Amino acid sequence: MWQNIKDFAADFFVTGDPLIYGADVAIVLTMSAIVFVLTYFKKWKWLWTEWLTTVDHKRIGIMYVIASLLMLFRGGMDALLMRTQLVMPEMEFLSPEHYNEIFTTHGVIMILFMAMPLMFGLFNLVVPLQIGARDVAFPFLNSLSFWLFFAGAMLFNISFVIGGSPNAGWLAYPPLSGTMFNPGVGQDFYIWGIQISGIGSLATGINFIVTILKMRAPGMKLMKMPMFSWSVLGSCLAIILAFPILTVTLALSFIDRYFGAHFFTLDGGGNPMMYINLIWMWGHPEVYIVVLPAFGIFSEIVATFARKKLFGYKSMVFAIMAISVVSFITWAHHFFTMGSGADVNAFFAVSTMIIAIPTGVKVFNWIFTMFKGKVSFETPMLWTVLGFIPCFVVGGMTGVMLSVAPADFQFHNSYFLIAHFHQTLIGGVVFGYIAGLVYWWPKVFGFKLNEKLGKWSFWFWNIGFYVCFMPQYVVGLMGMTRRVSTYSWDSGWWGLNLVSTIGGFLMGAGFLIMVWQILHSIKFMERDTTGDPWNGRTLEWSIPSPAPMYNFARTPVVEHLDDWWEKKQRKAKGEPEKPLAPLEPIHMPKNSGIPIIMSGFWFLAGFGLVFDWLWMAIPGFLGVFACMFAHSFNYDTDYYIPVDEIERTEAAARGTV
Ligand code: HEM
Ligand SMILES: [Cu+2]
Repeated sequence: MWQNIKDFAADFFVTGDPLIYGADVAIVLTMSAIVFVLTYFKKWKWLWTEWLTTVDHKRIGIMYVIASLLMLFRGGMDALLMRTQLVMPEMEFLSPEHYNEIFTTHGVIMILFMAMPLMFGLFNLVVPLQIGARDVAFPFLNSLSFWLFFAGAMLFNISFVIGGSPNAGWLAYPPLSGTMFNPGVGQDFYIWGIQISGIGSLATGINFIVTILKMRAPGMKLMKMPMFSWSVLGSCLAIILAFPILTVTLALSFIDRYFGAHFFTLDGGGNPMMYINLIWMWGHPEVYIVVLPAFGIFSEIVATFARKKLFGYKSMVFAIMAISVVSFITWAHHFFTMGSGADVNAFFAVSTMIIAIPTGVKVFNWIFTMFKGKVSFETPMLWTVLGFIPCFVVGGMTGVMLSVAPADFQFHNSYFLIAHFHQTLIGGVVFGYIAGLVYWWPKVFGFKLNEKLGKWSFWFWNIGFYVCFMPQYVVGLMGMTRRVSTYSWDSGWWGLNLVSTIGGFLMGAGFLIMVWQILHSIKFMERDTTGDPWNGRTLEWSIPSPAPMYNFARTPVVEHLDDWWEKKQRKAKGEPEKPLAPLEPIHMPKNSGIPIIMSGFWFLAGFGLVFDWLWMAIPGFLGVFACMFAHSFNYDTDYYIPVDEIERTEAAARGTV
């Protein structure tokens, strides 16, 4: 009996590596600390009613941001472990097997569990406020999306202490990801972790499309909509087209692994190229899904801090939509070297290069917006103008180099590629979201982030970025391929790798300063009583910060693009303000525990399937259905906020009591 338990535990838990034991201890300690604090301060009920069951888009947004910053930490630790292994030739810090697991989890976590949720967090924090809505179109679904993401992320993350991590790269190409070469549970964690959170992402895409199309304030024609909301629309349209492909691809690879089908293996009549096409039909648009909203953020920030209308608004809208469409016909540039033939390669090379046109248009628009503006350089603007624009322009140019099919035979799977995509993902996505976070922070929490620490963090991130990734272009051209865990002394790659690792740690320092900045600001920064600390242009700045639960006491009526700015201008000229409409009771959705419970059941079902434990998976799925059932017969889903309560809240928020 005792022996059986020991055998089981030795299989079940990942053993034999001091790093992992360290992680085990850290996890247990953190969990106990959280439980202790919540119990000691009697916060369980508060946590449940105010946060875990909330359907308020602003709170869901905050939870997304917190979760994604934790994931940035995890993915960043992975990155630094890899860079430590590569710091000099013949290092024996990580074994090759462990290195494989780490680049796989790093890639998956950064894209799916860091970039996506940070993006959804910003959607939630900003879009309803920006279009003058009370919430998203489907608040319950919104909460469900968050909890599905969370369940998926947790399922994926525990793989490194329970069962073993996936190791076939972030896109899990077969046959390496099939049972023949990957018999353990790692790939199953990959499949179910991504599948569960992917369902949530698809639902978010639908939710925000409907929100943007149906819930805009009266008068806000599509062409009067702020740029960030446009970019969200473009990104969500791509989500609803791309994510079903991912769902199906993962389902097919699950069937391959679980039932021994052969969709993706040659020996049963299937074909791995089928998988590679499918995964990139999702994977390529995916990188545009995460970068488009960053373009929206930069547009808002540049206009605000240049105190000018965005130059070329219409061309900006057109560029965003063009990018989201064209991104669907470029996927094969990821396998130019896999024998598609010259015509196919030429088509995908040209379609890829075409994306440079709308992207170039946008860069010029941002620059022209600043031209003759009253530009000031607070941190959001620093991230945009000094961080993002130069970085993304260089990343875009190396992208065009990669899109030249014959040249790609040289660049393919080398460190040149690693440098290129980190340049666009860090320069575009991470810098963009940080800019957005700093910009909208006062709206969400009611105080600005400390500027001085923000600047320190900015410089560490930025200098660290160039120190880390510029040498990689060179070492790539010298022949260093991606996914190698070590190299020899006579390769001549040492110096560049050493520099690159130093850069990685500088970025790590930038992250820590950012965390410090947040903690410091929570404690010391003055409250913003204006609701409009940056002198903003769009509707979200017209309400108090943090926004009251119902967002707008009265539904705003929109006349112009940048309506709030125009209103301020008119007021400054002394034009009389329009009389306010009387307040009316506000219709609100009620909190619900079903999303979190249902996601818990999804987690059980996923975990059961990973270990092939039907006794766990079947009840898990039954639980999911029971939750759906319970929700469909729940008619008690909404309530009204009475007028006197709105009056009290508004008076308190504007400091007039
Ligand atoms: C501190 C910053 C970062 C550093 C130092 C870093 C470092 C690395 C390293 C060393 C690799 C493995 C290269 C190889 O051996 O093939 C890698 C791969 C990768 N990284 Fe990062 N990274 C960082 C941030 C990011 C971010 C922000 C993203 C995405 C938003 C990202 C996405 C990826 C992806 C998709 C891969 C490919 C994984 C694979 O080959 O399957 N990284 N990164
Ligand atoms: Cu691509």
